[in-house]
Amino acid sequence: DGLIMSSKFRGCLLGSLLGDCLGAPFEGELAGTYVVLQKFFDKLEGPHYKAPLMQYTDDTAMTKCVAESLINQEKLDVKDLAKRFVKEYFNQPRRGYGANVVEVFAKLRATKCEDPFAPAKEQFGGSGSYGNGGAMRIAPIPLFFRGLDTKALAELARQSAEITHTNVNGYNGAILQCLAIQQSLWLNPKQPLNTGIFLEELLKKMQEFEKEDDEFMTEGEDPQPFCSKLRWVNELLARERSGGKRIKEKEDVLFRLGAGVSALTSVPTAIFCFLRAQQGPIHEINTESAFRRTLQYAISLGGDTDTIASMAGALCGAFLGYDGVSISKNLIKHCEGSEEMLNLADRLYSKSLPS
Ligand code: 8NA
Ligand code: MG
Ligand code: MG
Ligand code: MG
Repeated sequence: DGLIMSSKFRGCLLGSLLGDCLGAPFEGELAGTYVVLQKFFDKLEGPHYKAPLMQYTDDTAMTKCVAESLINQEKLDVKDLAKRFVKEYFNQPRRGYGANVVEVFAKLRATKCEDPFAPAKEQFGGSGSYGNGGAMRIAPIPLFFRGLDTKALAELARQSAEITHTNVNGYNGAILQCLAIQQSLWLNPKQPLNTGIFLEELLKKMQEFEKEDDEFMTEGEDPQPFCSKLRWVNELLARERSGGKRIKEKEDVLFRLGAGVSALTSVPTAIFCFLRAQQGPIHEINTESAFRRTLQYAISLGGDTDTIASMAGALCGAFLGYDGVSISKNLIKHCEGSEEMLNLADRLYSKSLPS
């Protein structure tokens, strides 16, 4: 059991890294053709291809900060985490950070992180960021705290997100990705994943965090936007299972779920990509590996490709584990920092509470 869990730590963090590195060159593009991506992945997987390293971006830079903070503090210490974000950003600012989150880093630095939550609250005229930055870096939290109950784990996810993302959709996106990873960790990778049950359980949990809170709600606004998205994820997967219209699948996913930089248009999309790739082969994605299929599909949606592929990869790796993911060693070798990420996964596992 310990062997499987340590393998799942590795799979999750490596999945997150690979999605980021491989998705980054396509960030901001329109939904791509499968053909271009098939060639891109084939080339990287091939034995003799000497490409430059694929660089990781802000997603991985911040995920590493979360892992290192947990390893050193052996708990969630938001002040320590904020300091690590700031140090990392000012050491390597050119990692493709979101346009507004960098203001938070500057204010945190100027105030020496005295109140680690204060600068983020001032963002966007006080409404806070609803970007996916809180969700994209969450993976080490559900790994380290895998044995906590839903409520306690979600509270930690929210705190870690609120250093930069205080909008309800910003931190709820982090909570959703966190709970989805925890669920994936506890599943047996040797049994086929029942995507309907997976979503039903996730939806039940999310409903607790999207309880009607109509204080700030304008008329006609959806009080449970993530739950509504999860219902669409389920509907789109059910359509596919029943042999529904394949040609339009990607268009439907983009229309119903989106592929943007907000948490609401990217976290449910990542969950969809993970589950869709488990459900079976995908039109024009030619690979034996469910892991590669997950990333290739996520990237083909365009938009925030690195972040959606990173989140989908984390979920897939948490489910299958490093030993099960059948990621080609060549693909891993082409991604910056893969050795370091595996090392972080092992240290995080050894410091984490037994469950
Ligand atoms: P963020 O907090 O700066 O948010 C990202 C963007 O979301 C902002 O720049 C705004 O455009 C928008 N936004 C968020 N909250 C609000 C609001 N309340 N009102 C209006 N607009 C809002 O940074 P983040 O850490 O959330 O961003 C993470 C993303 O940025 C990741 O995708 C990461 O890879 C990076 N990134 C993405 C792209 C892209 O084109 N997809 C490009 C460069 C960097
Ligand atoms: Mg990025
Ligand atoms: Mg250390
Ligand atoms: Mg991105």
